[in-house]
Amino acid sequence: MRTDTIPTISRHDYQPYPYRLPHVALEFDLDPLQTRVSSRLEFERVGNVNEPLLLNGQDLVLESVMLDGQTLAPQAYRLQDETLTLFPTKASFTLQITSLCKPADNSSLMGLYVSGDKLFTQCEAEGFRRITWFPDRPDVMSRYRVTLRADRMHYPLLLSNGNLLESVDLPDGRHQAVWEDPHPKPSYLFALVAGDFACREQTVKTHGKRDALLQIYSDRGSEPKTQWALDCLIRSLQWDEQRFGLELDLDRFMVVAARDFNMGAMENKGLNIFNSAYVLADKDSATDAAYRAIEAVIGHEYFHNWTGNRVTCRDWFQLSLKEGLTVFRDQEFSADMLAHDLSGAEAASARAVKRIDDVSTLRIAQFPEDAGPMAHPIRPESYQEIGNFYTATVYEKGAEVIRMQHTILGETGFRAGIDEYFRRHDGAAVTCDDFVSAMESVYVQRNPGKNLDVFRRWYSQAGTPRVKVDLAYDAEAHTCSITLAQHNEAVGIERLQSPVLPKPPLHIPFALGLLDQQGKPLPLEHDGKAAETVLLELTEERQTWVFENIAHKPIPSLLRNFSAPVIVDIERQESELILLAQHDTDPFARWEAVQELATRQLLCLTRSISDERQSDIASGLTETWKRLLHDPNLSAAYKTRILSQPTEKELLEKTSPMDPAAVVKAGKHMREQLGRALAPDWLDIYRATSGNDDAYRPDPLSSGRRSLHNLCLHYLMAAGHPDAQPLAVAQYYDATNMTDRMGGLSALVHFSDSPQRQEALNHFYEQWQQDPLVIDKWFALQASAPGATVETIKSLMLHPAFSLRNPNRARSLIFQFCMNSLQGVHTPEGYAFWADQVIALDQLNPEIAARLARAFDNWARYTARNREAIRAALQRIQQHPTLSRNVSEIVSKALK
Ligand code: 0A1
Ligand code: ZN
Repeated sequence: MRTDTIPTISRHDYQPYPYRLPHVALEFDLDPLQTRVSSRLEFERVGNVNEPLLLNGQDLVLESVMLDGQTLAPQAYRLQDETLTLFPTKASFTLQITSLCKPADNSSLMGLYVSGDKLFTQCEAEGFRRITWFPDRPDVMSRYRVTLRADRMHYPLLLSNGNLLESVDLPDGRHQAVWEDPHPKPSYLFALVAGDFACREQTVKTHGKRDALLQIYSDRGSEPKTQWALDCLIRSLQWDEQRFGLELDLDRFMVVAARDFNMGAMENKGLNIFNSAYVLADKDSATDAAYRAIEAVIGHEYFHNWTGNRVTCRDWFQLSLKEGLTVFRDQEFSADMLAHDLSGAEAASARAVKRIDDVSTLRIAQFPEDAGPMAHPIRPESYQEIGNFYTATVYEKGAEVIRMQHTILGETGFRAGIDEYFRRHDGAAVTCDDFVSAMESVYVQRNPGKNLDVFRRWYSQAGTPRVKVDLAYDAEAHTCSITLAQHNEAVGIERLQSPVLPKPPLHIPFALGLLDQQGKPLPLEHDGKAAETVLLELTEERQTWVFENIAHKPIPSLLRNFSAPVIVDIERQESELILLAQHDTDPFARWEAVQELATRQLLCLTRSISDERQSDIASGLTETWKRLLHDPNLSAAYKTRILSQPTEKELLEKTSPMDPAAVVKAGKHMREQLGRALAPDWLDIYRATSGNDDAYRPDPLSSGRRSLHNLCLHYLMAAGHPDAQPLAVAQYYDATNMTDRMGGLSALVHFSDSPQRQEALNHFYEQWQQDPLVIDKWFALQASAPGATVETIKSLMLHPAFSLRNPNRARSLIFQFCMNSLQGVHTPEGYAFWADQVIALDQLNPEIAARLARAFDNWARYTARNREAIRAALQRIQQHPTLSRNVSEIVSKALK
């Protein structure tokens, strides 16, 4: 499709649907080659005048249309490319439509598709229209009754949303199941699954003493790997009852694992469909990180049952209403699971580990997005293809915007706001503004005369604001003034407007602490209370706060717990950062100080590499690192975060122009130097953290220990320490769980070119070739290794286990290389390879292709050499004659 013919949909053009559709009955004659879908839709006019009735459909063959029992002649309706329009003359009527779709030909994995020998659906955002003609928009909510018929031998299990009403055998070797969902829902939450599955199940009592049957379905043979997912689901139910008072509203809740899936998982009502990567785990095949990811995704989809399904989005511009809120909820769930059984500083440190990981994700994925051609507010203003707006901005920044409301209102205030939100909107399709209004009803009670008008701008402003901090100390008056000034530069299409309009200030909750020169926290008076951390609410461009009774010039600890998604600018001495690194009582800000120290060093190295100068790392950094490594009060999980270098991608964002080659060299140099300078320490800690992993558990304590163990090994390998390689080899072969095994293997793959590297890779493949999720790791590791080149990737693509059609496999090899192998991809051949793959993937799966197409969104900020080569590659993609709407939108925005 050509860019100029793709319509742009604008938020302001929203019109309510002119009909209600309270009841939907669907009948499926399932067959992978050709499935017949018959629908019975009972419409009721909303207003008093007859309006055209518009239905969406895509890649369907229309067989018949009946209105109130009468077959319509083709002249009685208008059938266009992707719409079917009828012209009803009555206030209520029944439409019956029969159509065909072809699941086996559907490589987009949207709508009804085949994965292995099974059938699955994916309807969000606009996949239902590939199943049948329908008002495929989230504000049309209906009760569904679904009849599924299929061959009994190939599809012994037939699942859909809600409750099973009937299951009968039919005479011709087929069988039939009838499902009814008691809850009205939009079409994007519809699901069906057909095939042969193993099931693990458990019945639990809800808070209200109802029985709920929880089921995890997976490929036969993989049932030993579903216990963790079921445990996570049970904990999700309990957590949502305890923390939010939200109880499961179904008798049966099913999770089904699919091998081919575009995203992580999908919250279809009562029938969640998951990428198998977020369901299957056992100690031999899954790493600690995979266990945690499963917990997060199981939680996320379960929490959608209220935030997304009971209250849904009025239109797709409101996507962050459900996604931002649900990401916030899953982040809190994971943090609570990490801090379980802990209290005080230990609990705070455990929660900080999760916060650090989430903020790192935000900075790596969302900050660049917010500075590039795809920059958009968390509630976008327009789109060409909604599939392109399942972004880090809508999800991760959206969660930060919810978190700020939590920070401003506090836990009890936020809970009161959530209660009010459900009281007002349960069962409805609403907007982001409705959510803020519910929160505001609590805010105004507690802050008479104030409101959230300024806060609402977070929903309409793109870009990462910068907050400049100035500290002025008055030695005579013993006062310390803190001035915060905010600025949010024009980004994305805003820059193309003339004149470029300045953006009004935002409501920024800014958590601050002050330390004395010895690093002791100072009690601060604010809003009539004394506390170690105060929350400054910046609502104007510039504001000053004065703190009294401060005996000496203090050291500020800024944006504690990352209280707002902003960039802080402050001029400060390295000695202040070193003090914060040792003493800050806020574990997030402490980590941040160490990261800032390391970033400064890395940027300095990058510059010296660009100027071809030799440079060593400062002793202050190694000493700080050493002290932290031996600090008995820090948990292993926290130490792993605080002693990890900032990633290449974070650093790249901070270079101008962006110079991938220099960034890679600087990172390597620093790792080597830190490895060498602290070699005896890494070795000691490596030994001290080897555990008896016969009794493997993915609990926070032991997984923290394993992460530190692996970090030590990496530094030792980077340093070329003589003991490192034998340790890595031994760790790889002797491991009794996948975390240790991967730690050993990745140390070899990343840092060694000895024959043992290839031997271990071969051994790994031999051992695990039957397990696709493990083989994904095998591909990913090689694709992201520093030495990976286009040739490496092309030869791996010829491996019999590679397929472009399976999203997990494409992600593990192609995406890993294009997005994470800075050294390999930032070459003329790398860019050409990337363009070829975007084009090839686009013919199969536009959603996945469009994600790959975003690899170099920020191409205009690279050094001239890289810039020109990327532009040429982008132009080549754009000129391809059969580009999808998805990829077309991405490349045309990148080239504007
Ligand atoms: N709502 C899901 C995300 C999702 C979106 C689109 C999909 O298909 C293209 C699949 C899943 C979630 O937030 O988990
Ligand atoms: Zn979600």
